Amino acid sequence: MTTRLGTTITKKIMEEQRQFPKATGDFSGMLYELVVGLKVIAYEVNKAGLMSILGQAGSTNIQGEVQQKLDIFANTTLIHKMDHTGYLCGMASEEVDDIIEIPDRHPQGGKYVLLFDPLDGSSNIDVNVSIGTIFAVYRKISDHPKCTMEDFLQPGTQLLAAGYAVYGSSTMFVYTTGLGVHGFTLDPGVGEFILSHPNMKSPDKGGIYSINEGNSINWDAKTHKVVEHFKANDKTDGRPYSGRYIGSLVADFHRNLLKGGIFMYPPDKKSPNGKLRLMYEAIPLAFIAEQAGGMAIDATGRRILEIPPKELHQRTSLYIGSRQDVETVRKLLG
Ligand code: AHM
Ligand code: MG
Repeated sequence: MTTRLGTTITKKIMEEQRQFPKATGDFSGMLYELVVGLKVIAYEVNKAGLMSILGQAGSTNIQGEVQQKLDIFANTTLIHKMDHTGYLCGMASEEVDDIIEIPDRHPQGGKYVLLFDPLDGSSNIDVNVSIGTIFAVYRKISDHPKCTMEDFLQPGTQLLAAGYAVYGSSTMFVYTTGLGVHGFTLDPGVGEFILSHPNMKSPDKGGIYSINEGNSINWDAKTHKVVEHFKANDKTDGRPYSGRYIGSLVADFHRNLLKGGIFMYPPDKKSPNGKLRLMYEAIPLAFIAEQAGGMAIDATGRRILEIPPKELHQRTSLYIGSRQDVETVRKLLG
């Protein structure tokens, strides 16, 4: 009997590498390792409900191991998966205040830096609702043998790759190296990501708006105007739009990428600079959105990829999704 597995992630990464004749394979090697880390996280996320029967985080499980909270588990999994590969000169994570250096006992001189939000959608972790991992990769630019902050604080226009995993009814992996966006679904039987969504394209205009309307008391007049626009009745323009908000950026973004629509996290009185993080949430998803034909801007109308980063954990407002919808918001925000 023959089995048709389809295109594996390994094959796709290899195909993309061949487009760069001078490639050493380091970049591909780094992506392979990262994908393995994401599979480990997916496995653990899928067991999470069962774990809560066996014991809560912080308690001791039946093997006598102290259980970690899932976001901490995801963070340490990625760090330990990636720190000995020799491909990276450093990492940055939402869970860690400073740059994560490669320990001296591991190979040094890696050419790349990796930034990630190890488990995005923290409010959904305990309730079995989709969460995900977001990552961004830059080339090291400093001369220093170890990485420096300069290597991390690069604008999104310098990205080499970005992607995410979404742990939903299936686990999906979506990434781009600037050659289009490709989506893979994890086949749990063989433990491999299979190409299920080649060359993903964002619908040019959508029918969904995603925003936390519970924050509306803290919005300014422009944000109210934007949301009222999407809720207004105009059959010729496909309005009113449907409201959809999971509360996991990665899952909300993924749904809107497939179906068309806009995700918004505006600045408000509680978070005057927005809530989401520029370096490992907004920038990687903006790169994917643009690669899929969509757009991403902040509340001043700036392209997310052109914002000069000032600090690792910088926050930003974010309007991301279908091109026409983001363009409409840009005009409404004036
Ligand atoms: P997290 O990285 O701690 O999970 O926070 C980011 C999350 C996003 O996934 C999501 O879009 C947003 O916070 C939801 O925020 P809110 O609960 O304010 O609507
Ligand atoms: Mg997050």
